[in-house]
Amino acid sequence: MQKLKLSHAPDRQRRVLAVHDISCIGRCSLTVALPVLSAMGFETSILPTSILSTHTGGFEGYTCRDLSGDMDPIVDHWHALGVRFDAIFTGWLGTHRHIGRLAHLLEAFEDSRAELIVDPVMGDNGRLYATLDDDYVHAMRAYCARADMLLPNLTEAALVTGTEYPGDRYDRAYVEEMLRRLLDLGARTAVLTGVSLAPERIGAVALDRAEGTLHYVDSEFIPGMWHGAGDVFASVLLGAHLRGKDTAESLRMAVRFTAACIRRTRDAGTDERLGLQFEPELAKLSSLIQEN
Ligand code: PXL
Repeated sequence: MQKLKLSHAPDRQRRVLAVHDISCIGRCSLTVALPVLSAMGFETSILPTSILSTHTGGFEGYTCRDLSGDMDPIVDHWHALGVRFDAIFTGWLGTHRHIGRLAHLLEAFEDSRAELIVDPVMGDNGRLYATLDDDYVHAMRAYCARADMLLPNLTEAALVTGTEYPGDRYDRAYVEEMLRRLLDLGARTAVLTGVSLAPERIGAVALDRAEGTLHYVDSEFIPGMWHGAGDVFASVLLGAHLRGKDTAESLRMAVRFTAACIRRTRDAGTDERLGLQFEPELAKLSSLIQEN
C-alpha cells in the first residue's frame, strides 16, 4: 500500500481525529466538532462510532446503528497508510464496546504522540443519557485515566470519580476538590463545565497540573435545554488550545463562543432539540487562524 506523504514542517497544518457519533439531526457530536475544528484551521478526520437519526435528548423513536465493529478495520487501514494525528478528541461513544476499541486506536497511533482530549459524554443534570448504562460508566472511568485533557460536566465528573452528584449544592471548594480528583486520574488539564458560582451565571472552571491555578470564566445563565452546547464548548476549547492559547484564554474563548450561540438560538426560538445555531458564529473562530 502506498503510504501517505506527510509534512513534518513545524508550521504544517495540524490533523485532529474526532471520535464521536453522527447524530444526523440535532447538531451535536461530529456535526459540531467537524465544522468547528475545520473553521479553526485543522484538518479534521472523523471516526464515527454510531449513526443515529437524531441525538437521544428529547427525541423518541430514533434509530441507532452501532459501528463498533467497523472501528478496528478503519484504524488498521489508516495505520497501514501511515497517517499521524496531532490530537485525538473523543466524545459520545455509544457502548462499553466502543470504549474497548479505543485501546486499539490509541495503540495504533502511539507513535504520533497525539494529545488525547476526552469529553466523557455520559449525562447531565445528574442523569445518564438514554441508552448508556453502568458498563459504559465503568469503561469510561478507566478510559479517562488515559486523557491529557478531561472535560466533564458536573454529572460526568461525579460519575467518573465515583462520587455523589451535588445537584446545585456545591461551592468553589467542591469545584476545586473535584478538579484535583480529575487530575489525580492522570490528566494534565481538567475542565469542569456547567458550573455556576454566582446567581444567574454559568461557566467553566479549569485547572492545569503544572500551573496549579484555578481559572473560572462565566456568562449570563440562559434557561433552556441547550443540546450540543457541551460539544460546541469542547471543540472550541480544544481548537484554541491546539492553536497555542493558554488555558485561561482557551477557556474564555470557549465560554464566550458557546454563550453567543446559546443567545442566538434563544433569540431565534427554534426547537431546542435542533441544537445550537453555531454556524453564523463560526467566522469569529477563523480570525484565530490569521494570528499564527
Ligand atoms: O451532545 C451529547 C450527545 C451526543 N450524542 C448523542 C447524544 C447526546 C446527548 O444526548 O444523545 C447521540
